[in-house]
Amino acid sequence: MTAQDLVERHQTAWLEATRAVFLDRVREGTLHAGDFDLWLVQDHHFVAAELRFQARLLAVAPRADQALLASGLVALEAELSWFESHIESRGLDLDEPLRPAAAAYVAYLEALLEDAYGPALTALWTLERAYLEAWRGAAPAAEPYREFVEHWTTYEFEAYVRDLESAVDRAGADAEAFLTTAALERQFWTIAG
Ligand code: MP5
Repeated sequence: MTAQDLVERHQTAWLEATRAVFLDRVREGTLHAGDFDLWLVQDHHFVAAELRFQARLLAVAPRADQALLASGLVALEAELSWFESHIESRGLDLDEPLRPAAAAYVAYLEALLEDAYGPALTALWTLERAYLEAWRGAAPAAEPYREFVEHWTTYEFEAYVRDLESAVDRAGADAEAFLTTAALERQFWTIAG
């Protein structure tokens, strides 16, 4: 089964992972700044955990996937710095603990590293594609969120997600990892808003 087959076979799970009230409010510009800030700090924590996850995934990746995962890792570290600069300029508290939906997601990524490469790679592709589609659905977004949505919907990000999809097809797409990751994405969008 290909990665694309998973999206087509599980349309409800996919729609729930990529649409949310939070995203509607970003698109309309009606989301309260405090809700966005809360979500931003939680997503920072997620990206920090994702960086560690991806580093460990790179360590067990087949030769053919090393360049892709290494370039993704460099981009993810830059993304973490980008989050930190926004969090600092908005005067937010980075010590804020993980909310349950974020903590469950991070725990799942850690658990996946005990499993085979295919499911972990499927989860990485799923979370990146879900994030891209979720933000595309909120584009172009009203102010003051436009700059954020532009940042999360670039052509480079789209190309990266496509390359991950080819890697998943080579490794074997894992339905369970796809569905669990989709459910965790859905929960993450309910953290705020
Ligand atoms: C991503 C994210 C993708 N930042 N947050 C969630 C809840 N899911 C997916 O992150 P990135 O930074 O594009 O790798």
